[in-house]
Amino acid sequence: MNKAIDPALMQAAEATGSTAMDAYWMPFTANRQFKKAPRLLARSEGMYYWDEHGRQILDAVSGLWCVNAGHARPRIVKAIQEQAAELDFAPSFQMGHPKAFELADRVAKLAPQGMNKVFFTNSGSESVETALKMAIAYHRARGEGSRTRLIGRERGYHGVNFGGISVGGIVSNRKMFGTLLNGVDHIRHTHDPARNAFSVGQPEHGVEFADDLERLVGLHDASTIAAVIVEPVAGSTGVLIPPKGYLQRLRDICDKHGILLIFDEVITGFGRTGNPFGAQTFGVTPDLMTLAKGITNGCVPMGAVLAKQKIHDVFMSGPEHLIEFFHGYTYSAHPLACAAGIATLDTYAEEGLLTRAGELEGYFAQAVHSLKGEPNVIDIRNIGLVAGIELAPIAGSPTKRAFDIFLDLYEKGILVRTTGDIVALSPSLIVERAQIDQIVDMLRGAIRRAA
Ligand code: PXG
Ligand code: PLP
Repeated sequence: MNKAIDPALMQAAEATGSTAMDAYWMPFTANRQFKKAPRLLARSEGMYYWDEHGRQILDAVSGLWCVNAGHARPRIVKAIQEQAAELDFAPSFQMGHPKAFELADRVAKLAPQGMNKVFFTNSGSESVETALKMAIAYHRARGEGSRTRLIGRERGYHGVNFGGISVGGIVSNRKMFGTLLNGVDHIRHTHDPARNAFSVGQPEHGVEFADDLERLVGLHDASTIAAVIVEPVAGSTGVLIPPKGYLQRLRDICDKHGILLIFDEVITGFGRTGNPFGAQTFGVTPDLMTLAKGITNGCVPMGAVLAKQKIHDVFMSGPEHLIEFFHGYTYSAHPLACAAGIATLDTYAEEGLLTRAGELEGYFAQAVHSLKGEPNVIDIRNIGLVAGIELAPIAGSPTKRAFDIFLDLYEKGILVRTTGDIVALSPSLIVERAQIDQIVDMLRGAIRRAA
């Protein structure tokens, strides 16, 4: 029987006058609200969680967009257990272990052609910092040290570290934290509900939003710009799908001006859009790609940056005994993460999961777009196995309608994510059609109750 809080801990907490939940300052959480009515998960398997009372919850968001093969997959569990017993830790600097090389090779084989160098990190946020530093150092190493400027996009999410929030475009993640990195600018976002509301898949209108990059080149001059970073599909801000032709145009403008293009594929990576990576779904190859989440099926923290050979090679020019890139983390390529990563890629391959979102896309699209016409639904966006359902905010209380729906659905046994007044669905790639129906039916009920 799973108990939420150990009674001994409860007693100790009472003795010190604190409560058992006091110490943990929770990330991206309404802490006071949560602690009054905690939502504690105790167990997971396949498409489901069970809470501390044994209640089953259908996971419609792959944990936090990461458990792409579903929960507690035996092959991955076993790999982690065995690895912990065999080699718990190996220093990552000037040392290695075989599984790090094996996983890098496996990831590179899934990637778009030419993206064959893999640098490991421990999260999406660290991957972003790594990619931004690589971009600036790359230009310097090839003799264009004036290219230091980084360009992000409005509404972009690139994790929470200083580089990531600087190029990011989510106001609440930025406004409390001072002046951020200097030398950063942003192109406009691609959301255009007047023309594109309720688009199924990629919107028709908005290729020209990419031209905003030309505006920034005009303002700053290309010789000062190192890189542009965008999510192929903006996830965290509420699932914004790139308009047709948009990413290709960004690519073309970057090529014209010698600017590196970074795709942040922390969410779109590992099958979310119907191919291993969004780059393949949209037919556009970046220079650097940031990954995390699905690389280990969320089981052990891990991230990675994929780089084109030509970027890597620029670093490999000095004397051979010198470190080429002064960057890395204690836990880069951690043995447990590498073991989990290899077992995860085996699971994806065995079950054809990295293309399954493509097979289910039509069914999923039809299901989520059936919510059109429900009260307050003002837009529905989808691609692969990800969707955003946008609701009209309650006057004077933005975000409340979606948050109420989140709480209502959790009560009823469905876990979704909300951001602003948008409900995001991102089920594991093992989801069955009947489960898609169940998620959408339950969401329909919650939307009606929140009207
Ligand atoms: N880039 C992108 C595109 C992401 O989506 C990160 C970087 C940062 O990854 P880490 O591992 O440092 O969290 C992310 C993470 C949500 C949500 O529901 C989205 C993320 C994380 C948690 C919640 O919007 N994206
Ligand atoms: N802070 C201190 C004092 C450290 O010694 C280190 C690493 O050695 C770090 C931060 C960075 O930690 P990590 O390598 O886990 O990112």
